[in-house]
Amino acid sequence: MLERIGVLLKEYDAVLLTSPYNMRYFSGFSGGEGCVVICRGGNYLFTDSRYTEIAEKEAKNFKVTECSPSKLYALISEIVKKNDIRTMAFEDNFMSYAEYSEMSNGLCGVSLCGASNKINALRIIKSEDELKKLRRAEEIGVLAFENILKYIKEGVTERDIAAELEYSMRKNGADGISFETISISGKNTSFPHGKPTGKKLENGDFITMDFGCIYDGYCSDMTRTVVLGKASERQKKIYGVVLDAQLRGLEAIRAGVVCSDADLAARNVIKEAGFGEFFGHSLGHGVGLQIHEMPNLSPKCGIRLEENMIVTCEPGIYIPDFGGVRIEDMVCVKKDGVENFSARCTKELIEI
Ligand SMILES: [Mn+2]
Repeated sequence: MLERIGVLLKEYDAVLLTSPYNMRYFSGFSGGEGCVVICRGGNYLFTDSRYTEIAEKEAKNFKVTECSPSKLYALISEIVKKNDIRTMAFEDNFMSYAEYSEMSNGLCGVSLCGASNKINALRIIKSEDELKKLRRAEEIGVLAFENILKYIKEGVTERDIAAELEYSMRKNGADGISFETISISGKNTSFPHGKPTGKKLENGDFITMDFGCIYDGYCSDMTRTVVLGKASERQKKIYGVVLDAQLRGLEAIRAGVVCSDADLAARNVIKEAGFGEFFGHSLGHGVGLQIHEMPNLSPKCGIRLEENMIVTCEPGIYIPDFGGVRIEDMVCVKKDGVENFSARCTKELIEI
C-alpha cells in the first residue's frame, strides 16, 4: 500500500508514521513499536531490538534501523538533513502531548503538520487482499455466534458469555479480539456499551452480544440480540423496529450515497415508530485495521460512499430500566448495494 502515500508526498516533503495501523498499512511491519519515515529519497523504519528481525522480514521496501527511543530523533534528523526535508506530515490524532513535545524538540527547524485525517483517508477503500481478511474475520465472528447459541442458558453469567465468544474466535483462527466484548442481559441491555458482569441469565432476558476479532491484522464487528425463553410483546415490538431500521439502513448503503443519508434512512424508521429518543448513536462506522475508522455513518458525515469501503450497520433502541436491542452487520459497499459479510447469520428474533 506504499504507493498510496505518493499523493501526500506532493504536499509534504516527508510523512512520519507512528501508529501501528499506519506503520503496518504502508510498510507491512506488524510489530507496532517504532516509527516510519517516508520521503522521496527513501523509506525508513526505526524499531528496537525486540522487532528488528520481524521488521526486516515484513518491511521489504524499507531501510530498517535498530535504535532505542532516545536516539530516534537524532537519526531522523540525519534523514531530514540528507533529503532537505522542510515539511513533515505526522499523525496528530495518535500522539500524546509529551510525545509531541519530544518530537518537536528533536526535529526543530522542520515544519510539523498534523495530517491524521489525510493519512487515514488513504486506507478508506479496501484492496481485494484486505477484503479477504475482513471477510474471514467476520466469518470467525459468525462461527462464534452460532456456537454461543448452544451455550446460552439460565444461570450462565454475562462474563461466561464473553469468555466463550472470545475462546471460540481464538479457536477459529483469530489473533485476538478487536474490542472489549459486550455481552449483557436483562435490564443491562439498555446500556449501549455495557460491560459484562457476573449477572446470571434469567428467563425472559434480552441478551445483547457485540463482539469481533482480529484476523491477520483486520477487525470484525457484529451484534446480535436474542431472548432467553419466550419474548414478550414489548420485546418483539422493539426488536421488530430495530430490525426494520437495520434492513432499511442496509438498503440505503451503496456507492454514491452520502453517509449521513444512510444514517437518516435507518433513523427515520425508529423515529416514525416513536422510539427516536432511544437511538442516540450513529448508524455505523468504517472498519479495517482499526475497529473504528473512516467513514462514519453518522448524521454529520458528508463523505460519499465508494465501492469497497467497509461499514457497519447497527441501529439500536435502548430503553432505560427496561432493556435494549442492537443488530449489527459488517458490509462492503458495492455499486448497487452491499456485500454483507454477516449474511449467513440470521436476524430473525431468536428465542432460546
Ligand atoms: Mn460496531
